[in-house]
Amino acid sequence: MRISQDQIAALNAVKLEEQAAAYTHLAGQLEREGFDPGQLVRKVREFQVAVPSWALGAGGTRFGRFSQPGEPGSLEHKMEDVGLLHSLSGAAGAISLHIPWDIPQDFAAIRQLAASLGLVFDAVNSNTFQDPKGGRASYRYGSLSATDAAARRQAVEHNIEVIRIGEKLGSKSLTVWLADGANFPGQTNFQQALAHTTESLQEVYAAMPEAWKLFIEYKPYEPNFYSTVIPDWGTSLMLAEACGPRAYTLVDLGHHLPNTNIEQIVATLMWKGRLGGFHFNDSKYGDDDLTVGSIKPYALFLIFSELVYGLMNNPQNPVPAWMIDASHNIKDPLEDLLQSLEAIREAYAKALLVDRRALAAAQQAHDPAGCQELLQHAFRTDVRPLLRQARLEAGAALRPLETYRILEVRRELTRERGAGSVATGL
Ligand code: PSV
Ligand code: MN
Repeated sequence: MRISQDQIAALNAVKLEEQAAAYTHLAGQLEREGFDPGQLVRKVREFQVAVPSWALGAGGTRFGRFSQPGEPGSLEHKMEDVGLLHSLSGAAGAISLHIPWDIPQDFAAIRQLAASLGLVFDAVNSNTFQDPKGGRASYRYGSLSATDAAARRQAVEHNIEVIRIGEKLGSKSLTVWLADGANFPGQTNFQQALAHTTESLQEVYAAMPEAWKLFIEYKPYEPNFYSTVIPDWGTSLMLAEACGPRAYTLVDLGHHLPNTNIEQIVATLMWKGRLGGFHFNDSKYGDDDLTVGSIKPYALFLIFSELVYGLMNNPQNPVPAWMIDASHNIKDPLEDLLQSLEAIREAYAKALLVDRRALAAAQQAHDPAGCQELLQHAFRTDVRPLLRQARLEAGAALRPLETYRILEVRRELTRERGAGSVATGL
């Protein structure tokens, strides 16, 4: 299924007057505050987020899985889904593949399909947390960090194979997340595991083409519950530095212990020029993978405030690769992803509204109340008319979720694919 520009334009037409009034009002306010509304709209419009191929079906939990009707049963279907998200939101111009869940068969055809949907291939993701079919070694006790040299070799070779697949797609980066770790004290030798991981990652890094980046993701627990080999940003940064200048830390919002100050981590990494990738989601307790902005929107804003500061002040840091890393159990994944895309752009737009000069002055004057006022003024600004304007100018839907429902997209997908179609991968 594809949604045509005409279908979107027809539904937008009904709301144009309302949008013009709301945007004019907001633009006037922003101009009085010294901003250029047209420039803000452009920045929001340019902010593109990759959708991972594993987020388009129901993820389930270890207790069960409740499929959605019309789930994408092939890579082509998944790309079609991201194409729908992009048509509606204008914000999802990239897809991120997990190997081996989504190995393309015909690369030329897949690239052509992506181009026809306006999509590019973002980072490719390796998977050494599941044993490969017919593999020589097992990852049961670790992959890149394993004591078993055969498991390490297999994991390194898998990562290199993922790079080769990514090259054929036009990807420019590899994301490595390790499930390696221990469930019990004394089970592993921490130092040996780190030494093995360093060597393995160096080998993977050396196999990357010149223009590629390596993103190293960290996570404090799960699936191992006592320790993980790369538990935090410090370890990830250390490994990145051991690999070389094109290795970076990847921050996944769900990969922190409760109440961790993620915005400070972002600031530190950008200052060091090592924040390479970002996985958006939200959580109440752990790696809950909930809709972005559904639980802690102010925390998301504070994180974006540091991201925007870094984008403005840290030329040593490349623009991070933005991706949603969520899992869907109850909601329609496409509806959930539309909500996440909206929440990301909303937090970004609000962060653009922080009066940086006034904030620096208030910081200098040791005026914490003033600092809070400045941040919260930006956070409390309703930027939705600005987001809608960005979509309108991009030919996307003024109201993506409403449009999705009016067009009965899920019903149409179910009709095309069948109610029993189940997503591959997670
Ligand atoms: C692990 O929890 C993770 O965040 C990694 O990014 C994986 O690639 C993804 O989720 C899917 O398992
Ligand atoms: Mn992740």
